[in-house]
Amino acid sequence: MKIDIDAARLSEELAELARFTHAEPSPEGTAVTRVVFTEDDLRARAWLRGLAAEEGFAIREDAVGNTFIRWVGIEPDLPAVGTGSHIDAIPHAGMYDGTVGVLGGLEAMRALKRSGQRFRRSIELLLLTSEEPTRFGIGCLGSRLLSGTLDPQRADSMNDTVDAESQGTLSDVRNAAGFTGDLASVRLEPRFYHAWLELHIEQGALLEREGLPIGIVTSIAAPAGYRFTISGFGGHAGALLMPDRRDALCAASELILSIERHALAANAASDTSDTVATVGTCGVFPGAVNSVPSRVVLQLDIRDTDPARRESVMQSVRCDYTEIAGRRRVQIEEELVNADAPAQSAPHIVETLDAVCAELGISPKKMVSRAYHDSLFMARIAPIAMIFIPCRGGVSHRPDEHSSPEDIARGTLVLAHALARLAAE
Ligand code: HGY
Ligand code: MN
Ligand code: MN
Ligand code: MN
Repeated sequence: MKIDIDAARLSEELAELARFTHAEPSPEGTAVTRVVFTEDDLRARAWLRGLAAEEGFAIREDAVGNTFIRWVGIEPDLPAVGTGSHIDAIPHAGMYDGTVGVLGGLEAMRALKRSGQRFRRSIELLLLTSEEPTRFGIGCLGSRLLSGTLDPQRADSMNDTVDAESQGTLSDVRNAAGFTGDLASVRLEPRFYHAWLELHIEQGALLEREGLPIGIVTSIAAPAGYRFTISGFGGHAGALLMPDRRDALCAASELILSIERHALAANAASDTSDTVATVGTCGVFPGAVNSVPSRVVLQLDIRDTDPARRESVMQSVRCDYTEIAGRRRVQIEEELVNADAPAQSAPHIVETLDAVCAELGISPKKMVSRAYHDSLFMARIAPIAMIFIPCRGGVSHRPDEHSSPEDIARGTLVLAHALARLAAE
């Protein structure tokens, strides 16, 4: 089947979407910040709905703002084939993470429509809400709720960490954004989709290093998130003498290095790089140069292809921080944010992608995704796989994140062919 991807239009639309941002221009390139439910996010969503409406696709939004753009098939009651990703971007990020899957998915649907083909199954593009953990502290909020892996009440009570003064929660923020339904209504039944595919930049350097244009994701590593609150005893930076101190930031520093040490030890023991751990935020209270820190809040992101190994690293860290807390006379509280299982791609969907790549003369690389994606949760309710395209230097979550128009168009073409095969089943 002849399918033509309009690469120029897709590039223009990605550039247009990148302009919905509240990041300052940066020397490294087009910095994008588009936090969920901010003005920029809502304007970007409206713009995308406009593009979909131009094509006559059916559009609906659920109570958390997941947006469903459906090209109805010949047999509309059959489970549809789903594809999609996210458009929210962490602060000072790039313009391709997530957006390639949303705009690439839209272009794949438009290209199939232009080919004159009609399919048994509907094809549905999803814009999934809040894939990034920026605002509510947990990633994949929309796909967790869709797949029933996050309790709606717990979700609605999650604090808005971006506009902290407002003391708002997800419920307040989503209602203010116009999404007022009951979160429990978001959940989709298993097998709602016949198949699910997500096109995404690799966010690593393997494809580029091996000179391969397409990756087929066979599994997605298991992410977990923890919040640590270290409480000491503050005081005057001049008058409080060293022996009398219970410095929360010094204790937090030892905890951070313990986390790094145990992640490195796990990799040495397994002779892999499959364990990764990052303390990405560190809130210091009161945060004055001449005041001994009395409280510190850390957020830990730890991932592994093997959840049991991830847990054993956490056990080692717990032993360490119990010793640190005793020696430094501070309190260290651990709060679990999420601890998710890994996801496996469905063999049939992987075979479909293999067949498409063979048809197009592309040699794909089978690979693990170490970044998490909405597909990690869509895998709970549908057979999934992901298509990766190279990104320059493996850079992502930075303004200099880049994928070439050719790679994006090629990934979109593979997606379009795979959607066509699956929608004809
Ligand atoms: O962090 C992640 O893996 C995703 O890109 N939010
Ligand atoms: Mn991301
Ligand atoms: Mn992403
Ligand atoms: Mn992701």
